Amino acid sequence: MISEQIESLFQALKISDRIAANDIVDEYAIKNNYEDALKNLLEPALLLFGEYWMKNPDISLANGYIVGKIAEDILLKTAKEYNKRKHEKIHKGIAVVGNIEDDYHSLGRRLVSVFLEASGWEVHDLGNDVLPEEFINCALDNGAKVIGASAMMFVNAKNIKKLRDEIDNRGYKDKLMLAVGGAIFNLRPELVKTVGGDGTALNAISAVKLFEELSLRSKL
Ligand code: B12
Repeated sequence: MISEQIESLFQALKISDRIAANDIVDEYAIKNNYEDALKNLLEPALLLFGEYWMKNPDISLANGYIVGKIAEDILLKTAKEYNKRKHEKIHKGIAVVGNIEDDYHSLGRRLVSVFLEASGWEVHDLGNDVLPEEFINCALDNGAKVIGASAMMFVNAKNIKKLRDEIDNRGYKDKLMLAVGGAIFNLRPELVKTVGGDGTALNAISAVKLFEELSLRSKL
């Protein structure tokens, strides 16, 4: 049953049918919830779309862009649902997040921001293509203990090492904690160590726990 729904969603993604894609996910979420829809429906359909893209590199970037927009629609619905469930908001800390230099896959990072905020974090979201000094200056200006750097692709993830080096060179090792994440870290966990991350999380929900742990470990 779920495999049929994944297939239908994948077909809707392939033809950039934003309405049909949202309908499929809404229907699933009414019976279950958006958090499960994200895990069980959207993520597998995105993986299928990614494989399809790899085999057909000539498909338009516009198609990829609409797929991004569809994913964004669903992520925002998930965040809204999550927000409703969390009633009490205790101030958890201050964080800076951004996609690392050259990376423009913003959805994952935005989702991490939304879930952190919903859990009581003050988040400074610097957007895409963020340089090491921008992350660090923002963290120091705002009293953040945790920086979250997101990267989707291996080639961009390597730029996080520059951020690691800049943190250490400026004397903030073990003070400004570095969370790293994005699809490539889920695929190749050993990359966390290679780029000098202090920790990673598979998704936005577990990112909240990671940020809390890193904040406690910070010697600032
Ligand atoms: C949508 C999409 C796009 C959209 C992005 C829109 C947007 N606003 O984000 C657009 C069209 C812009 C795009 C562009 C490109 N893309 Co693209 N894209 C995708 C696609 C289909 C989905 C990615 C996605 O959004 N996933 C959903 C999000 C929610 O997942 P996520 O990022 O992993 O985030 C979760 C976790 O990882 C974690 N997380 C994320 N960040 C962080 C940070 C921290 C600190 C923590 C703790 C956790 C965490 O939490 C998140 C939520 O649960 C993938 C295919 C796929 N299946 O991956 C290809 C894909 C990633 N893209 C690819 C490519 C090649 C490109 C381009 C180079 C295409 C081109 N020819 O120009 C450009 C590169 C742009 C750049 N420099 O970054 C390839 C990468 C191949 C590779 N070797 O790595 C893929 C795999 C497609 C493919 N098979 O060819 N893309």
